[in-house]
Amino acid sequence: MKEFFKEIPVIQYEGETSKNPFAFKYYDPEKEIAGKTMKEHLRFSMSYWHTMTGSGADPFGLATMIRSWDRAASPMDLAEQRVLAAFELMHKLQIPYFCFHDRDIAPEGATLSETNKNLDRIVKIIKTRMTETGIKVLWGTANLFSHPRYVHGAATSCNAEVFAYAAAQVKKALEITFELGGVNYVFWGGREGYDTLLNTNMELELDNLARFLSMALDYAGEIGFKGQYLIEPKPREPTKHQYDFDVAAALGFLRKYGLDRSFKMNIEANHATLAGHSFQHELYFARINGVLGSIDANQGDLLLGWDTDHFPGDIYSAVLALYEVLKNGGLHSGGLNFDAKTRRASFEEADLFHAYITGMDTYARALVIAHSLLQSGELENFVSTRYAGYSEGIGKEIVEQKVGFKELELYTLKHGAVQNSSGQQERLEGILNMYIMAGG
Ligand code: XUL
Ligand code: CO
Repeated sequence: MKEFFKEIPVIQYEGETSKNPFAFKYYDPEKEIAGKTMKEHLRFSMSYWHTMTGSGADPFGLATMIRSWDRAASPMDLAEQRVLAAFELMHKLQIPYFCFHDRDIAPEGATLSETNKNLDRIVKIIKTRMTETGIKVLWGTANLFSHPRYVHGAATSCNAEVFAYAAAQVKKALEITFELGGVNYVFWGGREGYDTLLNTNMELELDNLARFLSMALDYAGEIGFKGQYLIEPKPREPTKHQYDFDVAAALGFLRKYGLDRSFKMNIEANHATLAGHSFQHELYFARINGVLGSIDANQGDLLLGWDTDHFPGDIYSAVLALYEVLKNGGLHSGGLNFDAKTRRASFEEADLFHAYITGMDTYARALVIAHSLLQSGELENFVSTRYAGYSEGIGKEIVEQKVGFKELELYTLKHGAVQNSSGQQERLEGILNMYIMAGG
C-alpha cells in the first residue's frame, strides 16, 4: 500500500525528557489513571475536514497546503487517496477515532443520487480500513453550509425545497454514520441563524429547526441507530447570530420543543470563547444539566474575534476542561475531537504531526493534573465550606423549601446584620498554579 508519510514513524511515548519531535512526551496510551487508561479517558479523534481537506486558503490568499494526496486524477480518486492517507496518519499518531462530514469524505455529484453513490463507494473503502486498523467513528455529521443552496440556511431556510434537500442529506449522513458504527451523530448549526432580522421569520425558523431535528430522530430510530445525538453550540460565524448560541441557548431551545432528553452537547473551546464564556463555563453548565456529551478540542486566539481553530496547547484551559470531564464521570460515548487546523504558514505534512502531538500531550498532561487536583479536594473542600450555610439552619430550610419571604423577613429582623467571608480567588488561583506547575 502506498505510504504518504514515509519519513514519519509511528509516534511512541518516550517521556518528558525526550527531545524527539516525533514522540509523545506525556501521552502514554496505556498508562492508568483512576482505573482507566489515558486512551480510555481521552478518546482522541481526528477531524477529517481540517486534517484531510484543509488547504490553508483564507479570504486573502490561496491554498498553501499542497498535500501528496492532492495529485489524484479525479475528485473520486482524491477522495480514495484521502482515506488511505487519513488512516495512515491516525495509525501513526495512535488516534483511535475520527469525525467526518459527509462532504469531507466524498464529493457532491450532479444529482443527489450520484452524490449518494459517491458516498457509498468511499464508505466501503473506509469500512475496510476501519476493520484493518481498529480505528472507529466518534461521530458523523452532514455539511449543510458549504453548497450555495444553503445560502439562507438548511432547516431554517426560507425555502422549503432547501429544507427538503437538507433532510435528504441528513438521512444519508445518518445511514452512513450508522453503517460505520459511529457512536454519536452531531448537529452543528451551519448557517442556521440570521444576518438581519429585517428579512427573518425567527419563530417559523426555530419551529422548523425543531421539526427537522424530530424528523432526524424518527428516521435514525427507524434504521436502528443507537448512538448519542449531539448539538454543537456556536454563537456566530458563518451567520451574525447562530440559533445554537451557547449551551444555555441550545438547551432552552430543546426544552421548548420537548427534545432535551434526546440530545447532549458537543462543546467546542473556540465556540465557547466566541460566546464570551470560558471553555470550562460551557462544560460546567452542560455537566450540571446532564448534557456534557463530547468535546471539540481546540482553542481560539483571544485577540481575534473569529473561530481560529488552533490546536490546543493551553495547559491551563485543558486542565479546567478535564476537571469538568472527570466530575462528569468521563466523556462516556463522547471523545476529544481535534476540531483544529495548523496555521496557514505551517503547511508541511510534518506540521500535522507536530500539531496533533502537541494537542495530545497537552490533554494527557492536563488529565494527570486535573485528576490530582480533584483527588486533593482542595477546590472541592473550599467550595463546600463556602456554601456550608445551606446545609444547616436557615440555609437548609431555604433549600428544602420550608420557608418563604415572610419567614425570611422574620429571620432577618431577628438576626440583624449578615457576615460574609472572602472568596479567596487569588489563593485558589495559586493552588491551581501549584498543581499545574508540579505537573500533577
Ligand atoms: C464549525 C465547526 C464544525 C463542526 C461540525 O465551527 O466546529 O466543524 O464541528 O460541523
Ligand atoms: Co466543531
